[in-house]
Parts: sequence; structure tokens; C-alpha cells
Amino acid sequence: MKITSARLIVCSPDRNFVTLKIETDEGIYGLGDATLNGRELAVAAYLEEHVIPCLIGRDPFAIEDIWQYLYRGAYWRRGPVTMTAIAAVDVALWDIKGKALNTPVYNLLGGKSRQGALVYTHANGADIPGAIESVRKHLEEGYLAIRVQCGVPGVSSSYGVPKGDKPYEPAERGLPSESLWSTEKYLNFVPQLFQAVREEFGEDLHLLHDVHHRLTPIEAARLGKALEPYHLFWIEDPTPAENQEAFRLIRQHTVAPIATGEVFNSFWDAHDLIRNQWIDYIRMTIVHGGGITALKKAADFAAVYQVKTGFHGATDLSPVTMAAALHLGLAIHNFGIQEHMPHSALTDQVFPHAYRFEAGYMYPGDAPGLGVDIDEKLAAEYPYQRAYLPVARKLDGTLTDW
Ligand code: GCO
Ligand code: MG
Repeated sequence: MKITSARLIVCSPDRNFVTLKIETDEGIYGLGDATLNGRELAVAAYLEEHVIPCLIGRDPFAIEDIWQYLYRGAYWRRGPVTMTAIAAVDVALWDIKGKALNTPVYNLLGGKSRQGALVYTHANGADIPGAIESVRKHLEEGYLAIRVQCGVPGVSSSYGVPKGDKPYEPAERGLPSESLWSTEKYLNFVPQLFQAVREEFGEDLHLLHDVHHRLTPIEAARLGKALEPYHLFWIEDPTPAENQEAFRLIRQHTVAPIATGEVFNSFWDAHDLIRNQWIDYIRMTIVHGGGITALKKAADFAAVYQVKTGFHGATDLSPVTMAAALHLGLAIHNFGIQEHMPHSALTDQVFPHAYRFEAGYMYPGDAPGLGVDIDEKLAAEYPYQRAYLPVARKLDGTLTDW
């Protein structure tokens, strides 16, 4: 079998997606997600100008060799644009292989280690009563694990809380919006939020919270200690992770479980965090971390140190990534939990898929390959529109981590 063509489908059904379609001389094609929220066309250009010409004529079954060719052969390595481009190729090749062998991708990764993947979804509210009602709604939908974000009194806009009545979508069309942040107000408020949620829903519900890179290590340690009575499933991105050593300080003060890694694009971004067991869950995702090939290796390394996976799964990762994450999550032994921020109905129409949600778990389905497709005609009705993630400033105007 030979690769005969590879092309990009860039569309924007409610938000931007970049999809790579690799076609072969046997009529089988594969899909890869190349979406990097707010930098979509950078990845598209990298693929079109520097990667696709090197794919034509290659054997699509040679997944490992093509991965190494695109990683080591590029000379300039790592970074979100490069690794997202490699991921798109890699996932498309796994899709082709599954289709050619008439088997779902999870069977190529060791087979089922479980029947379904435990998932968590996003609850949010402008205030505590609003957040409580949002948790209730998702409980009624059947979720067993729920992330809770809430507006912080005295701060105009908080992470994870939608503006108006539309579902939360961080990237906004037009130039970056600016939001305000107050560490002091946040640290004083969050324990009250989880005390209220536990009082309302009891002790069994898995609760998660995303700090979104906004605290210093010692502030994160303070938050972890303050939330211990509410035994969260995890506290996510407590502090920026460029300095992996910072997590040692957090670990010295609190037993609150820690998850990080959604902004990672290489195993090396997590190497010290994992081998020192400074985290409990690695969130690096297939679309930004180099694909199924790379994430399987990272997950296997994490397993040696009892670190579990908690793959990123926001709406800015396309249904192709959701499908790939469910196949990998079904197979690896140290699967922890999968983020499930459901896409819009329109997005699901553009990307018909086999995966499904039922009673707190998701199932990739048993279609050969990944079990996801793209309706190119419908996609073409929603052209790309530049969008940016917000930036954040402290109350004194200092730019800070959004
Ligand atoms: C999450 C993430 C998202 C990101 C978004 C960036 O936990 O799902 O933090 O909310 O902000 O994916 O594109
Ligand atoms: Mg996050």
C-alpha cells in the first residue's frame, strides 16, 4: 500500500478545526486532527509546506519509521506546532492501518484493558448556586466525575465560566480578549465552592478543578491543603510547569492529587514530573503530543511510576482526537480518566463518529480504524475564522498566565 495524497480540511463549525486526510492507492484513507487552538494555520502551513511532500509514496503501515522521520528528520524538534503536525500524520496512519486490517485501533494497541473509559465533564456557574445547578444537570446526564469551575466574587471574568448563555468556548473570534485575575480572591473563594458542592452532593462524586497555571508553587500548596477535606479527584495545572521542580514544593505540603500536561508537546516536558512522582495524572494529549505513537510511549513510562493518564479533551480537540484518545485509553493499563467536553451538535454532524457516552463512561465503538469521519461538503459551509485564546492580567495590570 502507498500514500498517494494528503490534504487539509480547515473548517469552523462553531469553532476552528484542522483535519489531515491521508489517501492511499488501495482507496483506504485515514484522518488526523491538526487543531492547535488559536494557532491553527501555523500547523496547516507546517504540514502543507514541510511534511506532506515527504509522505507521498511511503508505506502507511510504517508508522514508527514515519514518526521518527518527521521528528528526528526535521532537525528542529518539539514545540506545539511541530508535534501537532506529527500527531495528525501519526493518527491518520493508525486509522488507515485499522481499516486495512479491519479492526478497531484499540486492538492494535494491546486490545481492551476495560470495556469503557471513565470520563469527566465541565460544570460551571457565575456563582456557587449556579455551579451547583450545573453539577446537578451533569449528574442527571449520568456523569460520575465532574469538573467544577465558578466565577470568583470581585473578579470580572473567571476561567472556565462562559460569558452569556452560550456553552463555554475559550477561543474567541477577533483579537485576544483580556480577562482579570486575583490570586487572593481566588484562594479565599475556592474552598467555599467545594465545601458547598460536597454538602449538596455528598462524598462519592468525583470532583475535579482546573487552576489553569495561575498560582505560584507555594500558593498551589496552600490551595491543595485547603481542598484536602473535599478530597478532589485532582487539582489541575496548579502552577506553570516549565519548571518541573516546582511541583516538588507542592508535593511537600499536600496530598491533593495533581494533574498537569495539557500544554505539553513532548514526553520531556513531563520526564521529571513522572519519574519523581510529583504528579498523579499526565494530561498530555494525542493531538498536541505527537500522536498515538508518542502518547503510548509516554503512558507506558508513566505506568512504571504509577502515574495515570488524564488526557485533555476540550472542544478545541476535534472528534478525531476524542476517538483516538478513547482507543488508546481503552488499551493502556494505567488509564485514569478522559476529559469529555461534548462538541456542539453541528461539530458532531461535520465529524460523524462511532464513539458514544453512556452512564459515566465512553466507548470508542468497534468500527475498523478510529470510527470517525468528516463530511467535507458540510465542513466547506463553515470556513475558518481567526480566533484567539484570551490573555489575563492581574488587578494591577501585570500580564499573567491565562
Ligand atoms: C481543559 C483546558 C481547556 C483549555 C483549552 C485551550 O482543562 O479542558 O484547560 O479549557 O483552556 O483547551 O485551548
Ligand atoms: Mg485544563
